[in-house]
Amino acid sequence: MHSPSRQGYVSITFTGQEGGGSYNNSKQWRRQSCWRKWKQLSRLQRSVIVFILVLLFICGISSYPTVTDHLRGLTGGELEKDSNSVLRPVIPHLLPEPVKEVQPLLPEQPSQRKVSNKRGPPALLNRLQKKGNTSEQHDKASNVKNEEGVISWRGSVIDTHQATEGAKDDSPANQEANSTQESVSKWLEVVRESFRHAWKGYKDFAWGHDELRPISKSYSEWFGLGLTLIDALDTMWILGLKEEFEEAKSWVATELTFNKNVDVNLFESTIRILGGLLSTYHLTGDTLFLDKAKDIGSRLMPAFNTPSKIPYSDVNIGKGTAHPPRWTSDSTVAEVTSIQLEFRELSRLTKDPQYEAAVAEVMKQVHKLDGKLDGLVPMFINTNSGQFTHQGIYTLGARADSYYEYLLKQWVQGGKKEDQFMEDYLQAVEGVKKNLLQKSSPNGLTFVGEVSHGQFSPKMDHLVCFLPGTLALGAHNGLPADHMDLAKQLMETCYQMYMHMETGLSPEIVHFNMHQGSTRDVEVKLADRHNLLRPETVESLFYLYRFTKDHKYRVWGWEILKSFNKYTKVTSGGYTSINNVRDLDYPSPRDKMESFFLGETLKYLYLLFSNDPDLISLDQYVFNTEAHPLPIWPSTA
Ligand code: DMJ
Repeated sequence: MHSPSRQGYVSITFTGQEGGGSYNNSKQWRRQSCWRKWKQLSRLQRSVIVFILVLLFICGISSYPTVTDHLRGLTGGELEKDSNSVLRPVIPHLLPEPVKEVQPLLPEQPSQRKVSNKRGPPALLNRLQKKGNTSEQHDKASNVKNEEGVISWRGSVIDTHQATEGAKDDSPANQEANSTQESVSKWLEVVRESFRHAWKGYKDFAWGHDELRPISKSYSEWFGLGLTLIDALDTMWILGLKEEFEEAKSWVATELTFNKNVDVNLFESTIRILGGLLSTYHLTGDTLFLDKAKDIGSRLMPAFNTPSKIPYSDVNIGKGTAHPPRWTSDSTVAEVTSIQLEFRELSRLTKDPQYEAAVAEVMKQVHKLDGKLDGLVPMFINTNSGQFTHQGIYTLGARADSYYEYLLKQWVQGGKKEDQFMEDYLQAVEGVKKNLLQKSSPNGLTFVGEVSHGQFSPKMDHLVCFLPGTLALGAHNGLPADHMDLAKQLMETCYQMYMHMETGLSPEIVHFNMHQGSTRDVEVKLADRHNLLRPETVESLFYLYRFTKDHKYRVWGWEILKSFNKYTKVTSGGYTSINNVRDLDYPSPRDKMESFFLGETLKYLYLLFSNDPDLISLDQYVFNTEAHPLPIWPSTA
C-alpha cells in the first residue's frame, strides 16, 4: 500500500513538552499542535531554528551538482543504444593519418570523468580481501595496496591521483591531454557496451551453447560445452561486468559437465576452455574454476597416448579415447606446441607433474627435429613417427603461428630461466628476418610472407598480426631492441590491412605487391575477403601501447572498433563474421559470432583503452594464445 501523498510543510515535534490530553492523530490536530508549540518557544529558540534551517537549505543547494554527479556515477551512465548512428564511414587510405583528435562518440557523461575506486560488488571485494586464499597469485593481487591507489574488486590498483590530477592545470597542453583522456574513457565505455551487446545476443539465442548465430537468432555447436560462455568469463571479470559474470558463473556451477561423449579438438579446448577456466580461477580465486580446469585437463590427457608422444588432434572426453583426423595421422605443429602454458600451469596448481611432462616432451622433440628453415617450422607433424611432414612450406600464419608465440611465452611464464625456449625463439625471429620479411610497393610496408618449396610468396594471413605484440613482449623482457623496431613496422602494416579495405576491416589473407609501379600495396583474392572478428591486430596494439604509450595505437584500435560496430553488429544482439570486407553495401554476414570475439578481441580493446597498467600487468601475467592471462611463476630462488 502507498502512504498518502505528503504535504509541502515541515513538522517539528518536541517530545516531552506536551501538556496532557489524549493523542489525536488527525491532520488538523497535528497542525494546531505544532503551531502551539512554535509559539511557546522563546524568540531566541525560534531564531536558532530558523538559522539552522536556512543553513541546511544553503548547503543543500550548493552540494546539488556533486550529489547528482555521484548518483549518475552510481547508475553507470548508460550509453545510447545505437552507437552506429554517429559512426563515420571508413575511407580507405594508404598512409597513416596524422594522429588527430577523435571526436567523442557520445556526449560526455560526468560519471566518466572520474575513475571510481569502488568497482564491482562488495561481496567480491570482500572475498578478494580475505586472507588464506589458496591462490598465490590471487593473494598477491588482493594484497596490493599503496598510498596512491586503492584496490578494485579485481585486485588491480586504480591510481586516484591520475584520475583527478589534470583538472587543476588549464594550460593548452593539459587541456589537450584532458580531452584525449576523455575520448579514451568513452572508447573504454564503448567496448563495454559492445561486449554487452554481444552478450545479449548470446544470452537471448545461444545460452549454454558454443557459438551464437546472430542473424538466424540461433546457435551452433562445436564441442557442446558452452564455449563462448567459458571463453568470455575472464573478459567479464576484467571489464567489471559483475552481473553477467555471476550469471555465467552459476551456469558453470550448475550446468557445465565434461562427462560427455563428444570429440573435442585438443588445442582449441585447451586454449579456450582449460585456459579460460585457469585464468578465471586466478582472477577470482574461486576454486569452482580450478576444479573444472582439473576435470577438463585430465580428460584431455588421452590425446598424448600415441606412438611418438606427439598428441592426436582429437579426444573424446567422455570415453577417454583419442584419434587423429580421419584422413591423416598428422597433427598441426602450432596445435601441439601451443598447449604448453596451460598444462604447465595445471601441473603447478595441482602439484601433479603429468600434465607438464606430457607437453614438455612435445617441445623437447620439436626442438630436436630436422626440417626447420633457420628456426622456422613446417606445418605438420606425424603422430606415429614424430617427424615433420609436408615439408617445404614456412609461414607465420595458420598452422605454425602460435609455435613462435609459445616459445617466448613459456620462457616468460617460467621466469626466463628455460633458455632453450628463448634460444629457439631468437633463432626463429632471425629466420623470419632472413626468409620471410619483405617490403611492399609503392609504400614500403614491411610484411611477413611465406616460403613454399623455396619460392617466396607475398601472402600474409591476418593471423600473423600476433607477431608485433609478441616481438614487443620479447623486447620488453630484455630481448634485442631491434625486435621492437620490427614490431612497430609490422604493427603499421597490420593496421594498413584494415585501412586499405572499404569497410575498414581486414580480410583473412592479403597479398602484398612487390613490383615497381604498383599502385596499391595490398591485393585481396575473392576467397580471402572474409573477416571472422579476429583479435590479432588489436592484441598487438595492446602490447605496443603498453610498452610505448604512443597514443596512435589507441586511435588505431578505436578506428577498428568503430568498423566492427558499423559492419558486423547485429541489431537484435551479437556480432557476425562477414564474407566481404570490400563491399560497403553488403558485407554479407556469415551468421556466426566466434567465441574469441568475446574472449580476445573485446578484451584486448578494453585493455588497450584502460589507463591502468596494473589491470593484468605484463610483468605479472602472460596471456595464452586465446587471451587468457596466466600468472608468471614467482621466482623460487
Ligand atoms: C584464436 O582461437 C587464437 O588466437 C588462436 O591462436 C588463433 N585463432 C583464433 C583467433 O584468431
